[in-house]
Amino acid sequence: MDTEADLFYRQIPKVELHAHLNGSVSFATMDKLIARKPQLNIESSRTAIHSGQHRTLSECFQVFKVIHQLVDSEEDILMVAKSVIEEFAADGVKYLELRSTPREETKTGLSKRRYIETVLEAIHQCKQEDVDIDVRFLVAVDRRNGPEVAMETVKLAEDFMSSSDGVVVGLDLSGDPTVGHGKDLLPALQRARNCGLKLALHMSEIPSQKEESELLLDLPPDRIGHGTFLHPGAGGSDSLVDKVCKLNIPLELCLTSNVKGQTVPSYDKHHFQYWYELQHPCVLCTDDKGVFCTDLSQEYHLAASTFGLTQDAVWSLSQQAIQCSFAPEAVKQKLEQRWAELRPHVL
Ligand code: 6MZ
Repeated sequence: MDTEADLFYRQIPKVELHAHLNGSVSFATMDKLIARKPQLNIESSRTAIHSGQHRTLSECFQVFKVIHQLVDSEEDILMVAKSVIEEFAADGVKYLELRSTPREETKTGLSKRRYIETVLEAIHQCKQEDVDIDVRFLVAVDRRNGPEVAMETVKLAEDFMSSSDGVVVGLDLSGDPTVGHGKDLLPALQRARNCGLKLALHMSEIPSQKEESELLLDLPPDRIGHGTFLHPGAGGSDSLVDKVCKLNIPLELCLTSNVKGQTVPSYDKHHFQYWYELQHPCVLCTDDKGVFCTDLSQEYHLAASTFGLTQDAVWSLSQQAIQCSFAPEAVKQKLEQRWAELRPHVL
């Protein structure tokens, strides 16, 4: 990639809406974690998928298991969350919605409540240290853990929504899409929606989720993660696309993640093109910048070079992402103002 163009993508302000905390850990932080836990004997090659490497989606989920072994205490979570936030800020991200699955670790005495408190503490510390980024948090439900845990997680998220000064804004549904069925999670998701949590749901990440996507769209979600197999060309349907379009539900699209995880055969076949041509709101995101060895500037650059987007079009993409965020109106207005101030003269 040529450096001058690269600079443009780095310099423009960006919004990141789909980033899993433990998937976003950089090499530098991973090295520190590995050094802290030599007894685990984990090599850094097991925690990331490097350029040119591909893994099946289920192999990607094995990588998260390794990372979870390395991040299992309050101290680890604080370090990981702070460095992830600082790295996004260094990449020009001005507004970040981070998501993570609260975990309980008996070995270190970590509870799910403490897990969330620690992430919020990291966000707070970054703010105190004037890191130039507004960070919000989505509590994640891992579909593998079933309906009871999902409901427990929603209740926890509800508590934090009212006590976190607006930092906890929503709920994510993620985890291995081959495990479990969304229909069992509907009561929990419905409850989250009714109490005012915004819903960012992974949907149609694999082909067999058509029926599940129909059900989830009836909630409806406020944003869709991936949506790789929603459209007819990928085995989805016109009725799914119609619903998404009528409800104007933004899509969070993660090019490198989908190509490396092999749910999309190559960058030029990415469903970004389909939705972008429909002029549907699409937000470029990283998903797991650590695991997939990318960052948001690189994702913008890849989208531009693959689909022939002008710098103007890229700018519009970054600006439109503001309205797709779960930030309160006043914050969106401030971000719009910032974008106006930071708009490069060349555009
Ligand atoms: C679905 C994913 C994912 O929550 O421990 N996660 N879920 N599809 C994906 N596509 C590649 N990437 C990450 O971060 C790691 C967790 O995020 C979800 C999985 O549940 C994974 O265990 P946290 O911070």
